[in-house]
Amino acid sequence: MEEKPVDKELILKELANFQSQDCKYSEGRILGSMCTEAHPFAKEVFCKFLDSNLGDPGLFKGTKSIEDKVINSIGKMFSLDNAYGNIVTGGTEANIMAIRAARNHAKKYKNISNGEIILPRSAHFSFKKAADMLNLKIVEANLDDNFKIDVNSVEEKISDKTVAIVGIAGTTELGLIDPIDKLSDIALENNIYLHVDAAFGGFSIPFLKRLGYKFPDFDFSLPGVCSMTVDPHKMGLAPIPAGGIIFRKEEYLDVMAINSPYLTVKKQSTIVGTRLGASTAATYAIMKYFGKEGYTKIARNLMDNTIFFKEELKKLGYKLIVEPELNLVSFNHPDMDTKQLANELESRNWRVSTSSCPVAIRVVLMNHIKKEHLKELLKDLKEIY
Ligand code: 0PR
Repeated sequence: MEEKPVDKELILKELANFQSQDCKYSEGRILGSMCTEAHPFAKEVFCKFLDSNLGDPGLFKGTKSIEDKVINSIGKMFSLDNAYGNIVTGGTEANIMAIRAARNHAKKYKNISNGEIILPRSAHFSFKKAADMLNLKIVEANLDDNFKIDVNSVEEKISDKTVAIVGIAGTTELGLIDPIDKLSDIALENNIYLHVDAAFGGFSIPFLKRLGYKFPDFDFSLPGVCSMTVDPHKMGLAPIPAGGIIFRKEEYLDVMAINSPYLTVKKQSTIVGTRLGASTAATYAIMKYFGKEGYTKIARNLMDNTIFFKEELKKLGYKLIVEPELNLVSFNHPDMDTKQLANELESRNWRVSTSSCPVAIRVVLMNHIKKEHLKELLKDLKEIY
């Protein structure tokens, strides 16, 4: 730190210089991000709540009421009338909370220690962090030929140490939805906690359903589902950091509550203590502002772009890994190595993401990728071909 205060203008100039090195969503070149530019109204609301601290809700009663309302309204999107949970920093924290609830619940009611969690190979790496922190063993369930969790493999891997099963509604690498309905049956039969990671798909699947897209049930309408991760800062267009964790019952929060004697509220279940209320207020505002109608329009537009892009790719001769279920297209060149294709695209100034299982180029069709960007991308892909 400098000894003497520095002039504001100088500081801003220096920061602008750093910021100019960042990629901008608006240029339409970021192909592999599940985040996008937040809506200006959400940003405006965010700035108004920068001092609010949901870690001490007795001091910020108003902002706490906003969190309760937003959790309730996300719960209703997923067929749950009385939802419990929090707006947290993102999908990672939401998944860690879910697994912590499952572990503590199994410890309390089934006396399981050194537990195991069963999840598909396609699960996000946040579960590895959760398992590491919570001292749990990951038991990987196989994928079927369509890269979805193989439910027979899940059944085979259940043991008396299993504390949770995880299914994904919108996988990170391929955007696929696991057969959550079947996982729910298995979870109920075996009395095991089921968590659904809909961090990515949560803000699109319900709206695509309204448009007539057919998906098997994946939410709290299935009695086996205990919790869901749904991220406003992905398809919800809320500013980062906004992840959502929704629990079916309050007892899942209670089993991880820690005493917080000198705070206005005597128990805390979140991982984070001092926590920003701004993203919660911004999420509330943007959900009201769009409404179901607004999100349905966005979902339709993104799926239109997805279909346009995958059809044009096929015409050019590229190979799709799977038919997309959500707004994510994954593909390869029939002969060229994925790494080489990625390099070719990078050299043409595209910010590319490569998936690992299977190895492929993945394009997440977020709001910042417009038709004109896709046309430019296809022009380059034609040239590379
Ligand atoms: N669950 C799923 C299904 C996810 O796809 C992700 C993140 C998470 C959980 C974790 O969410 P947070 O990153 O909010 O903690 N999926 C993207 C990924 O890891 C996140 C991302 C976003 C990556 C923007 C890059 C990027 O530019 O690929």
